[in-house]
Amino acid sequence: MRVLFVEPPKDIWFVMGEYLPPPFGIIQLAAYLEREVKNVEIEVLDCNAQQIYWNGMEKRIESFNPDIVASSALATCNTYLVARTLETAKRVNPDILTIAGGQHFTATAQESLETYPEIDVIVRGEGEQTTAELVKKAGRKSSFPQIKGISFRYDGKILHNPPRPLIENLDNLPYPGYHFVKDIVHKYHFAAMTGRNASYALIEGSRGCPHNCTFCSQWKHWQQTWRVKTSQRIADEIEFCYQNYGSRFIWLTDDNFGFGKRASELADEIIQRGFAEDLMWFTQARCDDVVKYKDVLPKMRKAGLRWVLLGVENPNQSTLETFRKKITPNQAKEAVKLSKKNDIFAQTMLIIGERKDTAKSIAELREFVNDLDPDFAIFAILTPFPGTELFEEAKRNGWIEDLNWSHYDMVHAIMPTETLSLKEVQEELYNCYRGFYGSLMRRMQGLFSGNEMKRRIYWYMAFRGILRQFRTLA
Ligand code: B12
Ligand code: SF4
Repeated sequence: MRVLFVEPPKDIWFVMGEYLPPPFGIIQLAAYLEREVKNVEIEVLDCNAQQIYWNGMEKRIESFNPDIVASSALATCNTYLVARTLETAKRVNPDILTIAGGQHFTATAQESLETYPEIDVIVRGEGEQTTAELVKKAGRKSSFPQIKGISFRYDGKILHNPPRPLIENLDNLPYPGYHFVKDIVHKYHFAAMTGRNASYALIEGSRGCPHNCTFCSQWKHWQQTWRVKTSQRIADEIEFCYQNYGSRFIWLTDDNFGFGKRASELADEIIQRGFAEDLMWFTQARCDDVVKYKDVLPKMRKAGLRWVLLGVENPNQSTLETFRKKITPNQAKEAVKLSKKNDIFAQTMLIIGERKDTAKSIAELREFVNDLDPDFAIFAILTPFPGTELFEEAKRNGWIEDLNWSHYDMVHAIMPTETLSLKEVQEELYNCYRGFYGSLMRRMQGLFSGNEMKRRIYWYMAFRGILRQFRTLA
C-alpha cells in the first residue's frame, strides 16, 4: 500500500512577511501511520518547499503511483487547493482513494462531499487513529461503514459514521515525522521574524483549549477538551529537532499554551538541557494568563521564549463579552507591558467587524492600539469559520455576503456590520494598518529597537512595502 501526503502550493499569509512552514499536520499523520500500519510505503510531498506547482504535482503522483492521496487545508482559505490536489490525483488514476481532513473539512463534511466529487473520504476530527484504520481497510470499501470518524460516499449516499473517541495521552504519539521531509527541512524558515538561517520547526504542546470563544474553531474541533503533553515530552521533541534537524526557531502550535506550572516546567527543562541560548521559540497566550503568571516570564525568556502572540481581540468590553473571551482591556495592556519588559516580542491580534462595530468604535480601537503600543499588531476581520458558533449565528441571520472560501483568511471582509458595508469594513482594516504602521515615530522606534526581532521585522517591512500590499488587495 502506497500513501502520498500532499501539502498543496499555497499562498503565504503576507501579513506575516516571508515564511515557509513545515506541513505539520501531515508529517504528524505520516509518523503515526509509519508506526501503526505494516507494509505501507509513505511519502510526503511539500509543494511549497520543493517549489512544485500543479503540473509538477501531477508528475510526482504519477511517478509514486500511490493507492491513497491525502491532503490538508490547514485553514478554510485553502479549501480549493485541497480539492484541486485530489482532483489532480483522480486525473492520474481514478482508482486512487482520496482523503481530506482538518478543521474545515470536519465542519463541512456533508457540503464538501456534495461539492467535490474528487474527495472520496473525509477524516473528521483527530486524524491519527482514523487514518491508520482507513489505510488498513482501504482495499475493502464494504468495511468503511465500521470506521469511526469518517464521512464518505457509499451506494450513492453520503454517510457520516459516529465520531471517534480522542487519544487519551498525547505523549504516546510518535514524534512528528520530520524525517519525511529531511532533504528540505533546512528550507523551513520565518525569515521576516527570525532571519533566514534559523531553521523553523513546529512542535505541538497540546490539543484544544479550555475556553470557548465564539469565533474560534479550535475548541469545537477538539470536542471541547484540552489535552496537554508533559513539559518533559515537549522539551524532548524540541531537543530532537534541535539536534537532528538543526531547528533553531520553534513555533508551538498550541492556540493557547496555558502559562503557569506547565510553562515554568518547560522553561526548566530547556534550560537544564543547555541549548536555551541557541534557541528562539514562539507561543500564543491569553492576556489574563500572562498577567496571572507574570513571575514565570523571566524564566521563559531565559529558556528562549522570544515572541508571544497575545489575543487582545478588542478594547470594547461588551465586544469581548460577545466573543466570550473573558479578558479585560486592562489585562491586555498589562500583558503587553510585561512581555516587553521581559524582552519578549509582543505581537497582538485585534479583530474588527463585529456586528455592533461602527466607524467610531473602530477609530477607538485604533486609539487603544496606539496607546497599547505592542511591538507588532495584526488587525484581522471577524471571519465566520465553519465549525464556529459565529458561523452558525451568521448563517442563521443571513449576515454572510461572501461564500468564496479562499477569502476566509481574516484579511477579506465576509460580513457587514449593522452600520458598515462589506466595503467599509474592508477599508477600515486598511485604516487600522495605515494608522498603526504609518506613524513615523513607531517606524523609527522599530528600526532602532533594542529587541532583535522587532528590528528585523521593521526593516523587513520597510524594504518589502507591506503597507502597499494592503492598499492594493483586491
Ligand atoms: C501553525 C499555524 C499556522 C502557520 C502555518 C502552518 C502551516 N503548516 O502551514 C501560520 C502562522 C503561517 C498560519 C497561518 C494562517 N492560519 Co493558522 N494555524 C496554525 C496552528 C497554530 C497550528 C496548526 C497545526 O499544525 N496544528 C497541529 C495539527 C496536528 O493539528 P491539525 O492541523 O488540526 O491536524 C489534526 C487534525 O485536524 C487532522 N487533520 C488535519 N489535516 C488533515 C488531513 C488529512 C488528510 C487527515 C486524514 C487528517 C487531518 O489530523 C491531525 C492530527 O490529529 C493552528 C491552530 C492549531 N493549534 O491547530 C492555526 C489555524 C489552523 N490557523 C488558522 C488561520 C485562520 C490561519 C490564517 C488564515 C490566518 C491566521 N490568523 O493565522 C493563515 C492562513 C495561511 C495559509 N495561507 O495557509 C485557523 C484555521 C481556522 C479555519 N477554520 O480556517 C487555526 C485553526 C487557528 C484558529 N484557532 O483559528 N497558521
Ligand atoms: S480564541 Fe484562544 S482562548 Fe479562545 S477558544 Fe480559541 S484558542 Fe481558546
